[in-house]
Amino acid sequence: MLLDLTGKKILVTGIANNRSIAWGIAQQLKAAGAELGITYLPDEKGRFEAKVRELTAPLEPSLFLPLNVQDAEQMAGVFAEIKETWGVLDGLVHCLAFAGKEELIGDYSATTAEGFSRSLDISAYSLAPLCAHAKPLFSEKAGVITLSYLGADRAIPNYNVMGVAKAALEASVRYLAAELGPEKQVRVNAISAGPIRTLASSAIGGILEMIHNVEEKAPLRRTVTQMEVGGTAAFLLSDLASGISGQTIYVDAGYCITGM
Ligand code: IMJ
Repeated sequence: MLLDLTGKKILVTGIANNRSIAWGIAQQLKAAGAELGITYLPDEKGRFEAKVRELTAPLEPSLFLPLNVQDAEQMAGVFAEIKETWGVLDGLVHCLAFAGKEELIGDYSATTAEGFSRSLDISAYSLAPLCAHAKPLFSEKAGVITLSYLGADRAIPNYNVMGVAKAALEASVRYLAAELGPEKQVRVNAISAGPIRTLASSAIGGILEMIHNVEEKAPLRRTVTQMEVGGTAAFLLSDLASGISGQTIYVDAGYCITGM
């Protein structure tokens, strides 16, 4: 079986709690045999760190590191640790997004320059410097995964600046795929996940409405789970997907193909 990630060293970012899509991805990668490095968003009281450490302990990560992508020194530190501990990197999983709450409601035209910059910086730009740091460490046929959403392509109510960020992210995936493919066969892909109740979605007005809409209209008449997104991530990081790069793969129970 080619879907074997035994001994593959994969860094997973973006786990906040047991509803995180990154958590579903980490569990599937571990089940396929991967050796994990996990990053968490550091906060003053260390709450995230404690929570993510406890949650991920059963996956026995070989690396557990703080990473705020707006802190260049911290990002460099993560890759210095990877170099020292692993020497190589077989996979990078980017599940990071942020926009100010005020930007995720009402008119897109009300987006401030600062809000736009911060959202694009954290949610889209961050993938580029992560790949730049990972580039010298990537093994032959390594893989990069990021998470997107249909709001990159369609004007979804309240998604606003995040939709613009995801459009930039999907374009970044294509440019990074073009850059990283030639030398070491590194593949870069996005997974566009359907709506799931997570920390990143629970705070949002109209999310339940979106979920009900998917349950009524998606070909599978249901939403997807974090574990289903994780299964696709494991596939994309495996040799089974050796011919796929630069793509946005929809894991959305078929929702985006409907005309209903
Ligand atoms: C987010 C906003 C508006 C509509 C939305 C979403 N729909 C879905 C989401 C329909 C599914 C969730 N999503 C795909 C995201 O990418 C969420 C990103 C996000 C969420 C928050 C909430 C809390 C906060 N900042 C955020 N930044 C990004 O303060």
